Amino acid sequence: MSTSTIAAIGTALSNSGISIIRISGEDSLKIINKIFKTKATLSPNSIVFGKIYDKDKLLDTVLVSYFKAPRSYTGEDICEINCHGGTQITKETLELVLENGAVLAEPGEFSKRAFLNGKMDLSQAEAVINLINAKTKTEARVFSNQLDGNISKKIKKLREDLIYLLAHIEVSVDYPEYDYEEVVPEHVIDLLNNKIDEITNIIDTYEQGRIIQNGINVAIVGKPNVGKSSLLNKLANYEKAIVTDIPGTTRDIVEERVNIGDVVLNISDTAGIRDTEDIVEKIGVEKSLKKLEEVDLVIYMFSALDEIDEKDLKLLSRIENKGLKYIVLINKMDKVEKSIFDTFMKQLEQNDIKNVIPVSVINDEGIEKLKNKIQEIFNKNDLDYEHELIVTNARHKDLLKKSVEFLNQALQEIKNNNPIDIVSIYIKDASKYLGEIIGADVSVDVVNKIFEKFCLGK
Ligand SMILES: Nc1nc2c(ncn2[C@@H]2O[C@H](COP(=O)(O)OP(=O)(O)OP(=O)(O)O)[C@@H](O)[C@H]2O)c(=O)[nH]1
Ligand SMILES: [Mg+2]
Repeated sequence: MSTSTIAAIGTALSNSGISIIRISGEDSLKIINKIFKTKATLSPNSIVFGKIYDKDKLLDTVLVSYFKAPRSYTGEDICEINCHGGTQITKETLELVLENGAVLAEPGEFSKRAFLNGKMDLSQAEAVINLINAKTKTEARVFSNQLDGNISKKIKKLREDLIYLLAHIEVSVDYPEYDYEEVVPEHVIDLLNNKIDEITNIIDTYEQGRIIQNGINVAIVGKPNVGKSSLLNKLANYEKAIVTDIPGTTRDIVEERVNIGDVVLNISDTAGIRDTEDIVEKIGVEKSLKKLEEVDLVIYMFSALDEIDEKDLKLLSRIENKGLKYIVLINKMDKVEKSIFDTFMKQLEQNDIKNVIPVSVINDEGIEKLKNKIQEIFNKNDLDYEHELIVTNARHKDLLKKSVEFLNQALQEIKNNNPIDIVSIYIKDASKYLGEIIGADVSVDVVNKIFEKFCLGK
């Protein structure tokens, strides 16, 4: 297959120590030889010092490395020019490479070629872009493990087990006259149950994975004037939202991304919930109620100067009954005796409401407790990010779910005593969906969509 030789700047285009211009394809070395002069020999897997010339005009003194196909990132011949990291000189060097026969790479084209040439599978390629975009330590660890192939290995093993079972079934269907070990339905049922459990356990890590990658969506809700916007500002460390002592200050949802430890919170500060005739405020209140249902965590805030009423209890019970995660804060404790908190506690306990914390946002009291509580709630399942397989990608999760559906169908067929070759059709489908995770039998459209999200030069 003849493909063009591509080139792009592999580093960020800003003033820095060095910039790297990457060239991949069968003409890489030919292009380098036209523009690079060195006293050394540029042999495979080496890096040599020399000068880049545009005809007889000197552009820069550089280092050039050469990786010979197939032992390179893309599996093709690759040359990389390490030039000085100024934006002008970097652009000029790239232009020169393009004038001498390379075409500008599409975003993600180097990694796409690596996938198409079998240097990495699709789940590893997807990990590359996520590793580049990782913003927390946990995220980075999860994606370096995925890049190292922890998803690939698990999926390959699951597929092998299913393919072994299929082979076993097919032999006994096609050659019943031979004395092969007969397919025992109980054995197939056990194996299928086993695989369904294994895949379901992997799917269950997705919730944690989504939180690692996108953060925890949090809504601060409560009556007007209890201190919701003050809390947002405290957590964000700057005056993001307007705070006044006028009830009904916040009308629309105010959003802010905040890091606590290694956890990212996407906080929505909402309009105080109350009955109102004001049209704008009314829309705000409706938005607050809607937000409450969409988030991973609700912070329900009271002011210790107010009292709990039926409406609060009704909303809190709804949150509790729906199984939503929540924390209740009793704010403005600086204004009241401690016994007031006990009164709140008693009333909330009577209604089965848990996770209640006394705070004073103004005096910075109880805020550490709140942060610890959030971490405690979301680290409950104690996943070992450094080593365990965690699904972060919705595409992977959907394919895992599909494969479980088909394995369940297979299980049903065998339990209904239907012919074993029908069972095997469902197992084949399950195996096909697992394969798509690592890029086996995947369509060109899917591949293109995945690599479109990459940055230029990767
Ligand atoms: N004494 C005391 N006052 C506080 C505390 N937290 C906030 N306040 C004050 O309470 C008033 C309302 O604060 P906001 O943060 O605007 O309250 P809110 O819940 O966002 O109000 P709405 O946007 O109207 O729903 C302001 O005057 C704050 O300074 C606190 O811990 N103690
Ligand atoms: Mg507010």
